[in-house]
This record gives sequence, structure tokens and C-alpha cells, in this order.
Amino acid sequence: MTTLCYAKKTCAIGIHVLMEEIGAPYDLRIVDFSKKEQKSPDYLALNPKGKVAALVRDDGSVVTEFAAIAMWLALQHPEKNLMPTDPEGMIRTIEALDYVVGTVHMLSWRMYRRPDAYSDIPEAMEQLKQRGRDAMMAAFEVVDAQLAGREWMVGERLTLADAALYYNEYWAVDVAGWELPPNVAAHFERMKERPSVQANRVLEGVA
Ligand SMILES: N[C@@H](CCC(=O)N[C@@H](CS)C(=O)NCC(=O)O)C(=O)O
Repeated sequence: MTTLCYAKKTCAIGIHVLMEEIGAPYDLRIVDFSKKEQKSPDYLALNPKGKVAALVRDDGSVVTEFAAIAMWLALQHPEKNLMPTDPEGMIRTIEALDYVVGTVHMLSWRMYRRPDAYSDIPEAMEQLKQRGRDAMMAAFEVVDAQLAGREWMVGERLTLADAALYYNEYWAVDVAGWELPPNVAAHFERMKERPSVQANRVLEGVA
């Protein structure tokens, strides 16, 4: 059975939400970051990047990187319409997904959350945290403008990009305690109404 390698408070949340949206059976392999299991020989043999999310498919092959895993899931379950099939819808979904994963998560949240990855000087780390937070809020403002007058990031229904935005909203609100700009906040509330997100919040212990 497909297995999602998952750790709490990570971007694997977005993949879990997508798997719940799809509703097909899957297994979860919990990777305990407090025990550094992501760097254990056992896990590195599965994913040499030492990161989650990773998806182990039925044939034992592994897919990593949020966008690749999300696309594979969408392609496996076209009836769920998680990825538009018209060219404009496709490129707008990839555009939104890449901005959320690449800029909101990797360039902004990581700087806030993991300043130790960039410096071990205490004052520099404080500055990095502040800059990470500022960058994340600025990126949310861009998303806020895109969401004006609409419910979902692209088109009329939830796509891969909304699941990616959700895990960042969760981090900002439930982990960091920040206030989101209004359209992003409304999107977060909309996401929390979905059974897929509710299942994830149970898993995260924030339901
Ligand atoms: N570019 C990767 C990022 C994956 C990533 O950074 N995952 C983090 C959790 S959000 C992780 O596993 N970190 C492990 C560590 O830093 O030791 C993706 O899109 O999936």
C-alpha cells in the first residue's frame, strides 16, 4: 500500500491533506524528528535527503518533493480534479504551488524556524528569525491579493496549491501565533471546514 512518511508540524501535512481528499487507503510512517529519525540510517536508505514528505509507492519506489508527490497523487486520481487539465489552469496551479512551497515555505518559514541553518551567532539568528517572519508575511500579502474575491487559489475548486497553502497557514497561525491577512485567513477557515483538514488536525493534535 502507498505509505506517506510523515512528521508533525512539517510540510508533509499538505500531502496528508491531499491523501485524505483522495480517500484511497494508505499507510503512515511517522518519522520522529525529536529522535532525529529523519537522519537515521534506516530512513536515509529510503530518502537520502533526510526529509519529509516522502511517498513510498506500491512498487517500493520513493517520490520526494512536495510538488512531485502532489502531482503524482493528482495524476493517479484524476476524478478528484486536484489538478486542472486545461493549459491555463495547469500553469496557474504550478505557479501558485511553486510560490507557496518555494517562497512562503522554503525562503521564509525556514529562515524563521531554522535560523540555525544559516548562522550560529545569537544576534544573527534573531535577525534571521525577524527577516523570515517579515518575508513570510510579505509573501502572504501576495497570496492575499490573488485570493481577493475567490475561494480557492486557482479556478472554482480546491487544487494542489490550496493544500500547500494550508500547511503554511497552519504554521503561521497554530505554530507561530501570527495573524493572517484577511483573504488568506478566510481561506484557512475554508480549509478547516473540510474533512481532509479535520483529519489532519486530529493527527497534529490541534483538533
Ligand atoms: N523541498 C522539499 C522540502 C522538504 C523539507 O524541507 N522538509 C522538512 C520538513 S518541512 C524536513 O523534513 N526537514 C528535516 C530536517 O530539517 O532535518 C519539499 O518540497 O518536500
